[in-house]
Amino acid sequence: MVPFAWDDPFNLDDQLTEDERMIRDAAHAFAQGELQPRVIENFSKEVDDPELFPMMGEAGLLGATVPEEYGGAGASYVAYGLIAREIERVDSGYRSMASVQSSLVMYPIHAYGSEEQRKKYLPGLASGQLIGCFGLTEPDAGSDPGGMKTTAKKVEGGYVISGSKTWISNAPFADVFVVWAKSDAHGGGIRGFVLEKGMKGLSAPKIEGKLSLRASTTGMIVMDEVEVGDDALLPEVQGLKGPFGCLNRARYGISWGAMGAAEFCLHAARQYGLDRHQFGVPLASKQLYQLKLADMITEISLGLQSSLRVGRLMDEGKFAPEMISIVKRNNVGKALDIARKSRDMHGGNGISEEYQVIRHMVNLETVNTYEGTHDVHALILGRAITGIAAF
Ligand code: TGC
Ligand code: FAD
Repeated sequence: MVPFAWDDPFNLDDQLTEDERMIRDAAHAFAQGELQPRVIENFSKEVDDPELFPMMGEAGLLGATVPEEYGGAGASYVAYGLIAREIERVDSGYRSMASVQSSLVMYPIHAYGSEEQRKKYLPGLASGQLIGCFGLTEPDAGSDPGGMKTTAKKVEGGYVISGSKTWISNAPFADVFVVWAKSDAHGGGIRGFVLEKGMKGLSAPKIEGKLSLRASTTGMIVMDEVEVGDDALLPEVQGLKGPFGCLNRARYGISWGAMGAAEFCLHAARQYGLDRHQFGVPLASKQLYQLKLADMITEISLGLQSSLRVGRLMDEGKFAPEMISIVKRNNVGKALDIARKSRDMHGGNGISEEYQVIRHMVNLETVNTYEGTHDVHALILGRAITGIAAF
């Protein structure tokens, strides 16, 4: 028998490699040292923070799974998940900034791009000198990206791209735009293109007034006949499996990240219950309070263990996207429940920015919606179980 560690119930630490532990510890130090001191004000004032990208790049947190020759760390998917967990322990919006850059911009350029595209973009994206965004969602095509209206019209030497994307993380300050469009040269099939800031007809207005994920900047991508060369096309993928291949990675990272946010809320509720006295005793001495802590620790342990398993399978090339739907859907849903519970356990203080749990709670509402809503992942699983698509 070993002593029970309430903050690592299944000894996750022991299941990591030495490299993974080092990467996790570096991510933890960065998140606590650089992100935590700024998050309350940045969330409150909805501050744009593009200078975080070079800082994250220097800390080795961008494109961890991309090979070293392109500026990445050549690390495992488990290491990537551990980074997401540490960043989201501070704020889901900061994890969004990093996971869009790593999974939705660097991954497709590496997996689907030409050698020239890899060399041109990946080192700058890894260092954070370049900021990337990923345009799939449109005003009339959210859960159903196959219904997109953005088009790429073939012209001599290139394409003319027209359409608009909405709810795009990082877009207002992005340098590199990975955009998905229906291409007439490919029978109306979906193709990926890499656009650059400053192209004529390309703009990225900010979406103001979000009440969730306020530390992350979100915008639109408006493309008014943007002319690009043939070299802007991502040559190695066609169809929706292109963007979905990126989403697999980002959704997997979110499954870890959400557990980081949940862990913050558990730790905060535990400490609050030990410190706060009512009826002459600590709140933590009450059975109802302990029941909530027990429920939280149970869901976090199971969630982390599941993400670790999926990560190991990804590293072995043996994963199915439905596995990722299970962990994205479950872990975010459970994290949202945990954040709400923690908010409640803090009483009136729970609604104050100082205690931070309500920020996690409202952020997780977004995380439950983006990268496939909670219900869309249920339908992905329902299709796999029954063979019937119910979208
Ligand atoms: P469907 O017929 O299922 O599939 C079309 C083609 O795609 C392939 N495919 C996949 N490939 C790889 N990975 C996956 N997960 C895949 N899922 C499907 C499939 O095999 C097929 O290939 P082929 O070669 O036969 O053509 O497509 P559908 O149109 O019926 O899709 C249904 C549904 C609901 C599963 C899908 O549309 C969906 O997942 N909707 C949710 C949309 C979404 O997640 N959007 C996210 C936008 S990005 C974002 O939110 C970033 S947030 C910022 C942050 O991450 O922090
Ligand atoms: P809808 O698809 O309109 O869904 C509305 C409701 O209907 C949901 O409850 C949904 O579950 C339900 N629903 C939809 N279809 C069905 C069905 N068939 N059966 C039953 N119920 C259904 N997108 C990007 O491309 N890039 C980004 O960087 C990005 N960042 C984002 C950042 C933020 C802060 C937010 C909020 C969103 C971001 N998104 C991004 C968009 C995100 O992926 C979409 O919001 C999400 O996919 C849902 O699409 P929608 O908002 O159009 O909702």
